[in-house]
Amino acid sequence: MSIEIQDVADLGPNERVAFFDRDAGVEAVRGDVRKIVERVRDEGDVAIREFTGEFDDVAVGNIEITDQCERAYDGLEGDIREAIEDAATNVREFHEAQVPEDWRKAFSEGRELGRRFRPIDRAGVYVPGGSAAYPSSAIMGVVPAVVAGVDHVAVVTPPADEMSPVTLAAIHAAGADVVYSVGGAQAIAGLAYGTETIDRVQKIVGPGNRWVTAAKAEVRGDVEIDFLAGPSELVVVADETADPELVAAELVAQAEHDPNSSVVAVTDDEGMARDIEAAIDEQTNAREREGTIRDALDNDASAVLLARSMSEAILFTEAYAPEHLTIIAHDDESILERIDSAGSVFLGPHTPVAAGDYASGTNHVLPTNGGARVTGGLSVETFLRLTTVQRLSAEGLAGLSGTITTLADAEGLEAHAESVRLRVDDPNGR
Ligand code: HSO
Ligand code: ZN
Repeated sequence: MSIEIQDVADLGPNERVAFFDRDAGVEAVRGDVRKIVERVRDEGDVAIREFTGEFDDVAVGNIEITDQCERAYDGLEGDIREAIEDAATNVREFHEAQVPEDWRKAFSEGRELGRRFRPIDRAGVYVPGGSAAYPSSAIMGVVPAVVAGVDHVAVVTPPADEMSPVTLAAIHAAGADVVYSVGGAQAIAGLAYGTETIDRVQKIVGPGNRWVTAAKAEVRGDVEIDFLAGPSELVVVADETADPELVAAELVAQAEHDPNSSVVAVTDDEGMARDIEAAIDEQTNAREREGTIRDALDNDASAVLLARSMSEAILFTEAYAPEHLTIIAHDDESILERIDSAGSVFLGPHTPVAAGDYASGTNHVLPTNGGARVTGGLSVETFLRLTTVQRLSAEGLAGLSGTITTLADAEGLEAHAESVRLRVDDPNGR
């Protein structure tokens, strides 16, 4: 038995915790990760090399591999080069459309206020390697930083005796300035504190395994991070009009990422639930990564759920706050209206999550473990600072002076009040 049909109404407290309070093993490694982070902070490259030898099981050569990425790109076959360029172009276009314009506006006579947007100077992007070497994640992490105008975009990616040439090439194509072959918690610590070889950055983004995710949680505070991005998650909301084969294909696809991935289908139609379950089983048998898929389906946060109504399905989904949400139902737009917490939404039967994973243009670095309750995925804004600007005229300040001086006096900050009175009471109209 790999995935079971459960009634939403029957979920007990423990089951609800498993669905709504997902953790994907990050907390369990926090203690070990803290030690790694501290040693890299205190010892720099020596610690990086030691941990790389220990965890990645490779002979440690050069940490910086920027040139190697360029050579990998030059050596790419035509097909894969075209796919990388096509995906990068679509991701670039969507992110260029996000670049906000600076603005100023008079809110009342003589009171002009505005915002300006400037990129941070130095960003670090984690690009997963190993069994999950994702060229697509290189594009998703690097392109928004480049589009935002970040001056120095550094990438870290785990070393291997044979690193994925496609991943290295994608890092180059996406526009990274410098690339280091270091992975895991040691890579995050290197970016956060700097070493002899690795330049310290101001913000670290990107998905990773639980060591990487725990390390991001650990360094948060000393450096900015995007959010915690763990194994893939998907909720599919389906009504009786959905094709169960498509629903199953979506679940099976995201389940193949990681044994800790979680996938849910929720429907108000009992026959649909049964058909989805059967299709999942059949499709899983035919997949190369059957073992990983079955583990993910066995997860406590994975299920085919039967709701008493679409409203109940919607409430469940909102509480789950999935990384990805697919809606295949005749009134998909009105269902979407009722859901606020989801990282990225896929509407209709022709919109597989894989489209967003690779090529439609949206970002696939998204908050997991309920992070969608408070934040969205990677975007141009992730790499921007927001500054406010204001200019008051003499009249504008005169209109505010009573409010300012009254509040300043109430706070006992006389010099604040004086800085206003000096201007307003000035007979020379300064
Ligand atoms: N679904 C993953 C991203 C990915 N899929 C990369 C395929 N390659 C997390 O959004
Ligand atoms: Zn995926």
